[in-house]
Amino acid sequence: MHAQAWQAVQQEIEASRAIHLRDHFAADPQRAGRFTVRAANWTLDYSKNRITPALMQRLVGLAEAANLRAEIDAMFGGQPINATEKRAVLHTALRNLSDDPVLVNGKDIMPDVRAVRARMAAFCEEVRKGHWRGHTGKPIRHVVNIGIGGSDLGPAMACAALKPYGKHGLHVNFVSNVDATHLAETLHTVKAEQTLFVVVSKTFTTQETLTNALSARSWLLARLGGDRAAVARHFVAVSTNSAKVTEFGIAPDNMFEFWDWVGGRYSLPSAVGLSLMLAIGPRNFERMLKGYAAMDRHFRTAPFERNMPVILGLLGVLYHNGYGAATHAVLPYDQYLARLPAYLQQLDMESNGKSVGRDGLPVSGTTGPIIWGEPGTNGQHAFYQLIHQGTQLIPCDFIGFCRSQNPMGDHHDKLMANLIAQTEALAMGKSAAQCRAEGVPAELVPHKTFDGNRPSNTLLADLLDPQTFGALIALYEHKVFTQGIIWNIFSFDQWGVELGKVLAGRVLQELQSETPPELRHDSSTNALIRRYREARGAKL
Ligand code: G6Q
Repeated sequence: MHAQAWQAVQQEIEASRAIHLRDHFAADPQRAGRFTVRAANWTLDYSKNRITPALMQRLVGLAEAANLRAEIDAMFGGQPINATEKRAVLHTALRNLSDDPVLVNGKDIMPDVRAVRARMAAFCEEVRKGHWRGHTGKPIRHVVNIGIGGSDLGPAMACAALKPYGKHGLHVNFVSNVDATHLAETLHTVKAEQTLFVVVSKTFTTQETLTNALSARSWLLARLGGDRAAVARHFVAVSTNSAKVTEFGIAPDNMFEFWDWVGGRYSLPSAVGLSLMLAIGPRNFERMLKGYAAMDRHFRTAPFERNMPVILGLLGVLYHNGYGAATHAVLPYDQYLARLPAYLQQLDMESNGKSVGRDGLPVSGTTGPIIWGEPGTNGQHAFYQLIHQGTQLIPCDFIGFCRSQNPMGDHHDKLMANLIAQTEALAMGKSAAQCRAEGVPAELVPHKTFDGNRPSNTLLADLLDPQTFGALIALYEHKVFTQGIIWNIFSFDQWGVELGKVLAGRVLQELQSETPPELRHDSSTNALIRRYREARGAKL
């Protein structure tokens, strides 16, 4: 982090540390309005944070000192900002619905982006209308998306989020885990003749995805009389690696391309979203892209003090680095967003879980909070205790909608009353004096007191529709970007996942070896391998 700018932030933190959120609100009747911004159908009320106008100004100064504006331009402009992989970072081009070109090494990538999207749309319409037939001539009723990490979480989360827009009678499933249970349980629910497998892998070398895809292919062929021609009607691929896709047996006509400048965890608006497009249709997919684009425009053009992703990023830095908050909770008050915390976990933790700076030196402070959460109100009956009265500071994002996709009685009023009340309880708390005035017995007063002063953001939109959803995802993408720049780390690589993959390959050989393997690991690893082999009746 920029040392001087951060020092200025710290001074303001110290100047306001003793002020309780109760006092902030009492002192300034305009506080909510002062700390509210609107963008792309979303309203962010960030007034229930431990901030003052002066502190916000210092935080904006931190973003400026980190050259955030120039870095944003570099990303949108196709500079190779993913330096360790020597790649541009252009997920924003995927939702560029304007006629503006986007250049990578002097070449406009937009014609390719549009061409793939048009192919996706044509294919999805064929399937959705029942014109695309399975090997035995029946229409497709089940889609099984096979992918993992960035090739799974985005479309899986989005399909759940936009379920009300899904096509009736077309069931979309997601298989990611190499644990055969995932595939087996899914295959129990589908009919081979009417199932389309969408194999999604940027590299097409990922162990889990290829293992699942091979098993799915065997399963299909066993049920369709072993005719290999069936693969062409039941398997499509999404990848950057056409050679590997062909090697697997999927024809180039059945492959939807994306490019190395699309990071896995940022790839939902690319062909990786094919299963989502199958579910919600091309028009709704495009509405989602519009939402993404609206937030992109806002991020690119709004001054930092009114820039929603920048504000969220700066507040995160304030708590993580200024108050030592190790975690950040995301609490969507919408059952359709149940998978959002898991998705954001990858987006944020894989992007900013780095301890080496862009200069190759260890970073000076900490980076990357632990992201977690569950839909409200469920979490209230489980872990909120720790957020309200625990010893750790846990900043929270509350996400809610003014209208429900499923209006029923007064459910939605109750849901939203809970969201709003939680933010109030966290901020205001309940003093010992209040407890005593209510007649709480003296010995229980400390237990029933709430310190309050616990920060939260509230994100509110009208309805969880494709456009609002797209804007929400872009909001978090750009928040993560902002923080990566401030921490001076590379947010678009993920070398930390490599070592485990390499070691798993070696251990797999040792687990499967016909002859007793010569084990050269630490004593724990050796013992675990022997125990497994023994249990499986292998030679020791
Ligand atoms: C995402 C990561 C990672 C990746 C998976 C799947 O940013 O790189 O989660 O998406 O490992 O990789 P493939 O798409 O290459 O199978």
